[in-house]
Amino acid sequence: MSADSGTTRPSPPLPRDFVWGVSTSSYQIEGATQVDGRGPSIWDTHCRRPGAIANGDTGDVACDHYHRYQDDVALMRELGVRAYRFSVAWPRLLPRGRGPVNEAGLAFYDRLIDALLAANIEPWLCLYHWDLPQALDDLGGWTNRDSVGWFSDYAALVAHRYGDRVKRFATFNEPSVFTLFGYAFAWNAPAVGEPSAFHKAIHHVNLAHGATVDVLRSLVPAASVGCIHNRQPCFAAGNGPGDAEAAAKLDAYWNGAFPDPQILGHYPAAIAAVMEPWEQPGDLARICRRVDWFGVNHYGPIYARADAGAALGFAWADPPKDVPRSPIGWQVAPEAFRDTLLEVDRRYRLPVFVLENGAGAVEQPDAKAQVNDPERIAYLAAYTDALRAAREQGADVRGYFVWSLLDNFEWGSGYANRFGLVYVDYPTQRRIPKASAAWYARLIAGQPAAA
Ligand code: IFM
Repeated sequence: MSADSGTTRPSPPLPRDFVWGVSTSSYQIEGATQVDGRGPSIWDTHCRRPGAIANGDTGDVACDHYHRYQDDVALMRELGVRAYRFSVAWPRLLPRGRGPVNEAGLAFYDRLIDALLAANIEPWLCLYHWDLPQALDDLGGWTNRDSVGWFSDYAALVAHRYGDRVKRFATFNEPSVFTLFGYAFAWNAPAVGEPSAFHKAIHHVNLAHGATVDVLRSLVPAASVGCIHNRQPCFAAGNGPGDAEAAAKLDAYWNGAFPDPQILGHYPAAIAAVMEPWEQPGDLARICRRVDWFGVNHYGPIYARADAGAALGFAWADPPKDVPRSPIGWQVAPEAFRDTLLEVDRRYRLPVFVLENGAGAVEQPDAKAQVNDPERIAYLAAYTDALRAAREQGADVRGYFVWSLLDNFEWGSGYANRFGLVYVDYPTQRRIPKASAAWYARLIAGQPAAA
């Protein structure tokens, strides 16, 4: 479909068991943050920090998915997706992160999972998409080594309750993002901004991953377990002294700090020394447990520049002015997606599932209450072409999930940036499938699922 996706002739059809899906996360869509016994999360706190979120937005109501999940499952059914990746809100099950269990919270995910199965949509359950219970952050959150036990106990609760119906489990979504942005840069919750806290958090999240893989395998027969990694090329923003080194450092933190120890059993060389003080004998063996697949989230390349004044010695930078960009300014580079899939396949030797890919925009319905989103369609077409090209070149890519089903709470941007296939009119909570939803449904329908 696009010349720069690397495809020069029609690609062979994808296999019948290729998984088409959509993804969301708890804090971004559920709302109902003070309903039925849910405890506060670090994002409830963060949203109340003056200036933290555009427009002072919060996830208090979001898409009200907690009450409207049946409508949202019906939307997925119309799309024809075979799978839905969602996350469980830890503070909904354990309001203080550990201790007393909240039955009403558990019951919500029972209802959601049952509705998905009734619609023939496979639930892909992610245990952590950033909404740490506030009570645990009060004890140091991921900087406290006890977080390993807190998390694996929570995972055991999830496994006991849903393991009869759910087989696909992700331990974490984008650990590189929530640790870097939350503990090093202080842009996201819990807004710490301290390198040693960042390094501790990386190591404890890795240990929590390893412990949880073991818990899931022991409690759920035929569990299929992985972790979802943000993965994109990191480039130097300029030619200044130290810029290339800055990009290499960002690459080590962003692309290597989690999958390398989890799958290859070591930290990337560029950060091995800073991780060492937090390691205890045997830790790397605890982290490196067998997983069944590699989850990739990919949007476009990212950039760094040297910054001697920054705690980590580098700063996040914008893409160059002359590259193609999405409506919210993110670089569009399908060839980088193709290369990323090939690189992940070769480095980690696991089946690959793309668990997030999509385009953000600032959009609204037209006079006929329709939302036309040609840029998103072009983006998705080019990126799914690039996926086919990667497969043709040998990458074992088995699924693709669009971020996101719905417009939702986009963290620091609040509700301004929309990533959904379905438009959400927040004041009325009306859902309007965009033109891209029809496009995606046609793409999936052209690829009949295995019987
Ligand atoms: O909305 C986020 C999601 O929570 C994590 N990955 C990137 C998406 C778009 O920014």
